[in-house]
Amino acid sequence: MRSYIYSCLLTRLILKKVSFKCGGILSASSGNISSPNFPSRYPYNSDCSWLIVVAEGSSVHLTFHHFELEHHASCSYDYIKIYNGVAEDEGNLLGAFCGDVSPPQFTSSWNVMSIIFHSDRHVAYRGFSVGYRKDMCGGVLTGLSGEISSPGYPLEYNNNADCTWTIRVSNASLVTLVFLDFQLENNEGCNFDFVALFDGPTVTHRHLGNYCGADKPPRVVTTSNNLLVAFKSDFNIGGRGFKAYYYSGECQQVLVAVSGTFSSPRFPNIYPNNINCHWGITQASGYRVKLFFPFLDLEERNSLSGECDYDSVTVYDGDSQADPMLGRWCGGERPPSLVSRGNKLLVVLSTDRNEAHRGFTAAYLGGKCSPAAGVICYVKTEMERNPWRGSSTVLIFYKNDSDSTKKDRSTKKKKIL
Ligand SMILES: [Ca+2]
Ligand SMILES: [Ca+2]
Ligand SMILES: [Ca+2]
Repeated sequence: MRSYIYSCLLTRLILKKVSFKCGGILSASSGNISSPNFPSRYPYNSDCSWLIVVAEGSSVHLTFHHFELEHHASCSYDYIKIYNGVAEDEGNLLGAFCGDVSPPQFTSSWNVMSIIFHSDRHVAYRGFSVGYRKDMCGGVLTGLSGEISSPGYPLEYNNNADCTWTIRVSNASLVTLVFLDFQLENNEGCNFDFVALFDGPTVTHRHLGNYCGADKPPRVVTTSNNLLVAFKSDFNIGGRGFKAYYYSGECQQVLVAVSGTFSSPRFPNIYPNNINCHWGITQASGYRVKLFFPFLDLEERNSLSGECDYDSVTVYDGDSQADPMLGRWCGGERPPSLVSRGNKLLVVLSTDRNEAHRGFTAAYLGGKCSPAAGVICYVKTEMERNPWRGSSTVLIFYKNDSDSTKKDRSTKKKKIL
């Protein structure tokens, strides 16, 4: 064991010696980063790490000017990795890149971004050059979910604002945009201050509408993996502005089958930081939903508050977060199986800016209480029994009425057997 540790230390020392010195912390509002020796070939055995920190409340926007690294199918030889935050936290990883396909434009969802560069012992190319700038608004958003808001929100937005957000999710996925708050200067035609939505990456794509005043734009679902949101204000009169959430399909699902399973994004790999994902289960009227969590591994509870303040899974007894909460879990907790009162359940995964774990898996079944079909419903004792279609498993539903608990116990055995 000891000799193993020594040899590891020795290896690290040797690696350190031959490693090329590079990287650093950048805090100017714009700048450039390039691989060592650029535009000449980068050295072998390089490990560089750049941390970009701009003013709080703004974000970091990256644009690559040159990109030429050794190619490998899974980028195991030479690569750069881009992080939405610090590089030590894999939950922040936006992507790993190699070869000669330049990474797309990236915008962080907050004021910190990191880039790491690695080269191995063989084969080197010219490397990369990337420009960064601080963005007060707008950018290219590639997270599974995120928030956009007018500059300074909820304080009044500035005059002459001109912001453009391109929301880009993975190829097979669509973008859903939901406005939570909306208050702009109002005028007929919405050509003073407005939010314009386009069903694609540019303004030449289908225009979904211009919105102003206090009328929230409707919930939007794109027909492809891109959505463009533009916000403009004119020379006077402002408002509180707006706040909206977007979700990619991996992070927002509506489940209508009678049974199914789902899991946190990227499971069994770690989930991304800084996401807010929704799974809505909807059954036909009269049906109820039973939900199980076979696996749950999230960041632990806050030891000071004792609450799931960092990452959590929350289940709501309905289709919105305004409905009663059935529970909130984190860490390695095992939620009990849950039953809806109505025909809907909502599961929300919320993660903070650091420390990601593996996430969760969930399974659900819908069931109907139907006396005509021979399924007995004990409405008075708040208990139901339901043999499931296509399955010999018998699931029993209980309502959470505390005053009927005693009665349930006394009747449970008798009625079920
Ligand atoms: Ca190489
Ligand atoms: Ca205005
Ligand atoms: Ca976390």
